Amino acid sequence: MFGSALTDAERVKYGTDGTLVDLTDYIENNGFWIKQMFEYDSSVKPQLIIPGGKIPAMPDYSLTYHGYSNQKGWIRKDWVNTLGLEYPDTIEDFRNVLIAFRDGDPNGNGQKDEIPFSGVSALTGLTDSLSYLLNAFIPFKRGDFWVEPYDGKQVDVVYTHDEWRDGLIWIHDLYQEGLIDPESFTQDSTLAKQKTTNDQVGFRTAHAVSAIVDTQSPIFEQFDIVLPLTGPSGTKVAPLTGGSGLVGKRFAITKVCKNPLTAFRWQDSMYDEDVQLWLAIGLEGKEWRKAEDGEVGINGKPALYALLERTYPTNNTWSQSIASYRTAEWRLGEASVYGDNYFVYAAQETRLYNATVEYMKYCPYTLDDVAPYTIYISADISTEYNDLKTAINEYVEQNAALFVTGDRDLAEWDAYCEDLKAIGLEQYLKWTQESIDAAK
Ligand SMILES: [Ca+2]
Repeated sequence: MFGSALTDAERVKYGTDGTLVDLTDYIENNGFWIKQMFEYDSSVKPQLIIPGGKIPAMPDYSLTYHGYSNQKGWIRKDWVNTLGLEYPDTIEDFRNVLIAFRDGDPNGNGQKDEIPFSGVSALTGLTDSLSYLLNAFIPFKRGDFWVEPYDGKQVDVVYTHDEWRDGLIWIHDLYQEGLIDPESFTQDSTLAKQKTTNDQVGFRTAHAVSAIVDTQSPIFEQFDIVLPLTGPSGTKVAPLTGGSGLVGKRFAITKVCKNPLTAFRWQDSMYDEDVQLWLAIGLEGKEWRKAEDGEVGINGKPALYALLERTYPTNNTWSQSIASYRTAEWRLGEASVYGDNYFVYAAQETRLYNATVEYMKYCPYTLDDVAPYTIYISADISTEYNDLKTAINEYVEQNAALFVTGDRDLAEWDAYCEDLKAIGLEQYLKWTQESIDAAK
């Protein structure tokens, strides 16, 4: 199975009962490229081992520098210039910029049709509406919700803290002033992208510009990075959202496979760095070329390769659907793009790199300070645990949207916290902590 979307819970279940072959001995006796990966990043192998000691799946590895900080804000720089504004620093600046977008006709069509801020969902996905905004009140990694820093003793969630409530109060005020798209919690990414591409939206949050606006549109070049907002406590913090190259465990061999060693070697060969160019980008001379002398990579070192203009879709690549091995040096060995082309799509990786360098200046954490990204839950409680986690996260997401729109009054905050207790928040935290401790 390759390109599989098995969850950690499924890997534990099917790895434990033997449906998936234990790869420990294959890696030890027959692995070559995967051992180079383990040497490059010693955190990978421990994360592959499920409770009981087996390794049921091979990793997909990509040390994506811009993923270290992927809750980024993007603003229409032409609107800022047209209205004589500055990029927002504090939450109060942010509000004033959105008001100016609402009232100043920055798209110049004579109509008050601007949507100052828009997003997709409340707290789910890479273009969600609230993570970047709430981060000014209490920093957290989207999807995980663990309080940072994690002191190693007891994990805790951000969404029962007073700072979370205060953030929702602030966002509710923005909402009431007509600064936030009412469809921010219900629309899909396609509709949000259409509005953004249609010269209507002033501020979006996302890991990358290509996620919020059509890459072929002139509007693409108008979105510029804004740092994390300074919150009411006077601090500006970028949460750590990456730093682990392990993005998935996408290759597994089942017990009915007739030639498991051949299957293993096939996947192992995919971790050759030269193979990555073909695997992830495409054919030499078509999708990429070798770097020329003097070309500089995104990381400022001699470039390894340069991307060529291409029209999607291309059938020459697996893109990101297969278990790959992309180190930071490999990813940042892509030739950088500056000058007149700095804001075009081909320069996006360069821009994301530079934006992340700026964001990381405000990130006080390392992987040692945050709860583990991979938390294996033992097979006997995994179904119950995952049901609980899903119920809690859905409740938090729904209520965040309700509080912002005013459909639920924030005076009911205590009742909200009680509801979370009733759903089983304490049990969830207890099981999480026990699982982290058991893996130590
Ligand atoms: Ca207008």
